[in-house]
Amino acid sequence: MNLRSLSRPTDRMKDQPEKFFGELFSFVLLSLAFCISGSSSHAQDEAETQAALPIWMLYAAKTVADSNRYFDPKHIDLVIPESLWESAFQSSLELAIPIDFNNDGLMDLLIEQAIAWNGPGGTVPNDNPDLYAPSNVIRLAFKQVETGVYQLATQSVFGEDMVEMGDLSRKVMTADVNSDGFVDVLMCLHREDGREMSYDEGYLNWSSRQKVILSNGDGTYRVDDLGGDPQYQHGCTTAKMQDGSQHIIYGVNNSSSAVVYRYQADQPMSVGGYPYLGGWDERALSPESSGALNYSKYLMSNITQGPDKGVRIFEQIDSQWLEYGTYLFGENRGPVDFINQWNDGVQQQDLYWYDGHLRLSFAVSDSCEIRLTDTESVFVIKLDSNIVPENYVEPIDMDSLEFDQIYTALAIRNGAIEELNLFDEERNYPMSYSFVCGDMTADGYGDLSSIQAHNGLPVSFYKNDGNGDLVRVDVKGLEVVKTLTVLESLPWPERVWFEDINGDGIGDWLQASKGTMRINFGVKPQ
Ligand SMILES: [Ca+2]
Ligand SMILES: [Ca+2]
Ligand SMILES: [Ca+2]
Ligand SMILES: [Ca+2]
Repeated sequence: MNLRSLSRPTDRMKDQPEKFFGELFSFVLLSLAFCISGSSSHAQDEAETQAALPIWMLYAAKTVADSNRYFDPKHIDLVIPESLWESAFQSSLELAIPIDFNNDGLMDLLIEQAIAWNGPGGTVPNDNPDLYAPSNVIRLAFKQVETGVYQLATQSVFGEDMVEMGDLSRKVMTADVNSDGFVDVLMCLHREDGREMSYDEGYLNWSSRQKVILSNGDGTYRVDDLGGDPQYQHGCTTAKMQDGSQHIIYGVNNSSSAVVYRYQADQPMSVGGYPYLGGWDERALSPESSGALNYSKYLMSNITQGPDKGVRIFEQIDSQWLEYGTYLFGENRGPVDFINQWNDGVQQQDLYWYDGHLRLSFAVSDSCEIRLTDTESVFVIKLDSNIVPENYVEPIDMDSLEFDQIYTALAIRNGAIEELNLFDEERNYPMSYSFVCGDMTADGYGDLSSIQAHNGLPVSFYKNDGNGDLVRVDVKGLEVVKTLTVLESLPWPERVWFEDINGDGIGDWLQASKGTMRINFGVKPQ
């Protein structure tokens, strides 16, 4: 695995986060209190966009010219003032998780904000005596008090001003893990934020404790530690079992069995007897249809050991996972020598042939699932690699290779695992590094969109046509994505994505840039 490419360490990190953490948080709260109003576009936009035309003006002009609009020009901004960026120069909105905290039918929001990617790791020695100290990641709760109006509600939901559970989330999923009727949040926590790494000694301590954000059953929530040893958690998943329980599953690469929990009488209990799961990407598939099955029929796990690249799929039978089969991608051409900037000397890695190219660092890197039709859900798989020219000379300079991402899908049909060609246009409209699965058109079928860095490329949106295919469509408004604030020296992690935030079944356009997230609410296309 090319872990380095995911960690984005930077030599620009220099301050210890503790220096400004308290001060920053008070500004965050102050700012959010004033900025979360649900009001229409406001004068602050102009200052935020600085030299560029304010995004709402671009949008307003477009909507006047184009009656077939997709977005309501009303939007809301969550803002951390620019004055703090000098300290929190890597501040970024990581995740916006729709969740109805109080079951009032109005979808609320849990926000994960990294206020600094910083720490004793990076280019300075690791001098933190507490290897499992919380990181500078905060979670904030917002309640939707009326349609399109959000209020900061962390205190009323969590009993504290911000939720500190440590570590960033690699993946997030919601499920009612304690069966109280309130949805809970599972976060696959990881520490690839530079805090615990020592470049001299390799990658140290990327392990995190297993934690969930758990309902107390009265609309308030708490952070629950599931109790196990810290682990490297690139992936985790939940699965609905035939016995009615909800399993919380962590694959462990160097263990013969996955680490699994279930809630019983509101207490997390260990579940034994699980098969080996690779730990990089696990995902349990929803039932085939909401009426036919009420449990997760299939569990997918990335193959992380051995010469093969692919996934292993298990089928649930009597609340046990039995191996169903494997699906392999590419042809292994054997080891080649390579060099890269992160390692001294020549390394070796297997070279693969897949989709018309030779590839290094070839791996299943991520997945999601979508309901394709009334009767079928499928796994969407992302494959990462570096493309190697066919006339390569060893040692191959890894840093000079083009990074490539391929999206594909796997279905279980007629007793076999079948690869589907759902993303015909993806080669011409690359989806970048991450993606979101979910119904964004209010028709009950799953769609797919990309999370896009502000690199000038449009956000990709694949709409489910209801007949078993995904069709790439232009979503009006997404073509004019601009950074909310221009900071040329730090092009990452400014980004935009498309996700249904307010739970009306229609995708909303999110723009995140440094300390700001703008939510542009989608409206039903005319
Ligand atoms: Ca609510
Ligand atoms: Ca619950
Ligand atoms: Ca849909
Ligand atoms: Ca929406």
